[in-house]
Parts: sequence; C-alpha cells; structure tokens
Amino acid sequence: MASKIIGRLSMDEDSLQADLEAISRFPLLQEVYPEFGVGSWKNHSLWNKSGDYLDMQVQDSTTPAKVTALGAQLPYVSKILHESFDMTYLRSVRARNLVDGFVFPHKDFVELSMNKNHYLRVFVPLENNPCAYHSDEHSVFQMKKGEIWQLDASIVHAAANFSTNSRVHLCLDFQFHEEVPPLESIFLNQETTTDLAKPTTPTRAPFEGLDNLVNKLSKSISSETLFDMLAELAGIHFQHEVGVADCYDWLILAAEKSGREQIIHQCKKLKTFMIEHRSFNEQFSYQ
Ligand code: YCP
Ligand code: CO
Repeated sequence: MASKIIGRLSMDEDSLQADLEAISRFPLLQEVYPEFGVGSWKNHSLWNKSGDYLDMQVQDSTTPAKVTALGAQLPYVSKILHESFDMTYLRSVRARNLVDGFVFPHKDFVELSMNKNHYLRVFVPLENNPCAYHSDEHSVFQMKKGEIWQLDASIVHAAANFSTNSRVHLCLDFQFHEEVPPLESIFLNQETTTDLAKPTTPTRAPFEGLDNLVNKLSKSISSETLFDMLAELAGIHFQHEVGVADCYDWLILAAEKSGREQIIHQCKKLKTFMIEHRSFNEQFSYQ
C-alpha cells in the first residue's frame, strides 16, 4: 500500500517551538542503525517499551508505551499525542531529525515476530523543510507540518534531506494483537480525518546515463567504496524517475561487471538485508 495522508493537526507555534528547542538540546547518542543511512540521522526515543531513552531498537511490544526522560521534556508533543491519538496500541514515539543525508531504501518490520499487517507507522512532521523528501515504491513525497501520514514501512521506502537545515518529525509505531484496524480507530476525534491536504509530490526528471554510471562504478567497486557508492546512488530516485530500490541492482550490476566474486556476493547480501529479510539484531558490515 502507498503511504498517504490520514489526518490533520493544527499546532500552536509558540508551544511547538519550545519543544523543538528542547529537542535540539537532546544529547547526541550513538545511532543504533548506522548502516541504514548517511549524514546526520538523529533518533530520540520519547516513548518506548521500557521507558529508557537509551533503548532505541525497534522491537515487538504488546504493552502501552512508557514516556522516557526525553519525552518528559516535551509538554506540547505530549499534549498533541494525548489529545489526538488513542494511545492504547502505541508502542513507541521517536523524534527523528535527518539532516544533510539519506535514509537508504529499506523495509522495516522484517526482523520482528509478527506479520507486517500488525504494525502501523504514523509520521507527524513538526517542521517544514522544502529540501526534505520521503519515498516509497509508489512515489516521492514531502510531508508538511499539519499533516499526519501513514508511512507504509513494510514496503521499500527511503528519506532525504538535501539541506543542512533541521527536519524534525515524530515517528509513532503502533502494534496490534489483531491486524491493523480501520485507521479512524487511532484518532480520538474523528474531525482529525476530515478535510485532508493533498500530498506534495515533486516532479522528477528522466534518468539518463545508467550504463555510464554502472561502468564507472565497476572500475572502483570494493568493500572499501561500497558505503560511499550507496550514499551516492540512494539519492538519485528522489529527483529522477527510477525505482526506490534500483540502487541495489545498479551496485550488483557494477560488481558483476568488475568480475570479482566477493563484491558481487556482498552487494547481493546488501540488497537482501535492506529490502528482503534480516534477523533481529543483525547488522550489515560494508567493510
Ligand atoms: C526504524 N528500522 O524502523 C529502523 C530504521 C532500519 C531498521 C532502520 O526506525
Ligand atoms: Co524505515
């Protein structure tokens, strides 16, 4: 299913700014998923299973999320959540700020125990950034303040911020015992689901020069260059008409052209890890 706008939210600017300032002062923590992105991608855990903000892993949970010491510093975010959402099945809330970088194309939930139909991911953008994008297998789109999005993280998706300006979004994860119910059930007030905005979808240019690109990559592809190559290729689909996951096939093609078995194998493993399956706690090593 394509990601879509599922609700709207009007926010009080002054209160929001106070929380955004608090977020900007949060401690710099070590990213638990470093292989999934390039640039600055901060993930602060505001509500989670244990209530400990150092617990940053995406994990199964069947109990209501507990506020962390970071979430407790955000009175306005807390107010928005409590007033707008039924928090019974809410399992985690993170503040995510992607700056000057990409979240590489990947699928989520593949390492968790339940079928993907039990998980629901919702985004609440807290800042507008005209240089920031999301994408999935169907389109490229920009989330705007005031919109509430369902991001289908069970299909391949990615994110970008081509600027050095902040882009803070809230990421809400719900998990249901049964399959995800009709979406209205996560909202306390049904007005939230009316008069929805039209999504902002940038136009993309045709992509030319794939053969040249693959040729060029094949000359220097190795485990030392793989991360940088992915970082270069992962952003192309935001501006050009190619698929969100094509970059993995381009790397495989380049590796095959190089004729070296080890890098061919590593590129195939990278694609599997990102968009097919991986186990809980599994990490990918580029080197
Ligand atoms: C998440 N899951 O859902 C992470 C992102 C891949 C694993 C990176 O936030
Ligand atoms: Co994701």
